[in-house]
Amino acid sequence: MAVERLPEGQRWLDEPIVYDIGPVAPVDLEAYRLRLFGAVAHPLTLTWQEIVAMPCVELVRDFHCVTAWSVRSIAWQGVRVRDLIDRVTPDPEALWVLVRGRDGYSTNVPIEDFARPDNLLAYRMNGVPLPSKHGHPLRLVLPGLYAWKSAKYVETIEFLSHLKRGFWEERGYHDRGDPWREERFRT
Ligand SMILES: Nc1nc2c(c(=O)[nH]1)N[C@H]1C(S)=C(S)[C@@H](COP(=O)(O)O)O[C@H]1N2
Ligand SMILES: [Mo]
Repeated sequence: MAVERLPEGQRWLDEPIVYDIGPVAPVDLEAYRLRLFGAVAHPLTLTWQEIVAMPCVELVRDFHCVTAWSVRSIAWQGVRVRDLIDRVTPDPEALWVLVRGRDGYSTNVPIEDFARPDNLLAYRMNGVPLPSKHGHPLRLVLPGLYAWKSAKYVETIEFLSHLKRGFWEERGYHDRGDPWREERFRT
């Protein structure tokens, strides 16, 4: 039996639609920092040079937006989220992460979904440096969750013992957002 590739309620598009909550300032890579902090043993601040010096992996995955479109086989390259989690060592009480972008966007993810082996912080997409509109210089790619969890323009990752909701979650979107369970909105 073939495994269904398209989650319930989705249709295929050829290209991802760009969604932004507002204007995004350009970024100077010399000044760029990625900060991981909160409920962790070892808070971490990384420069751009330090990020690209980490092991780089490629992942080809479908991308599912909650507004009912999906795109097949996007090739992402970047740093494994797991490698960063290993470096900070979350406290046992850390149950959530809140990821923020420089556009003011944020999204919350349960830590067990954030720690899935497939997750990347990507800086290349389909063979080219991550285009500005897709989150330059660094975006989250969580292929197991709806695309609103894949925050673009990422600057901070906060580990939390309690739930702090992100932009869409404050407006009623699901705290996990698994497309295979159609977790679109909180019920
Ligand atoms: N920083 C930031 N990340 C974001 C968004 C946003 O507005 N700002 N939109 C989200 C939504 S709703 C979707 S569907 C995807 C779309 O990714 P794309 O703009 O690269 O196609 O980005 C997600 N990440
Ligand atoms: Mo979306």
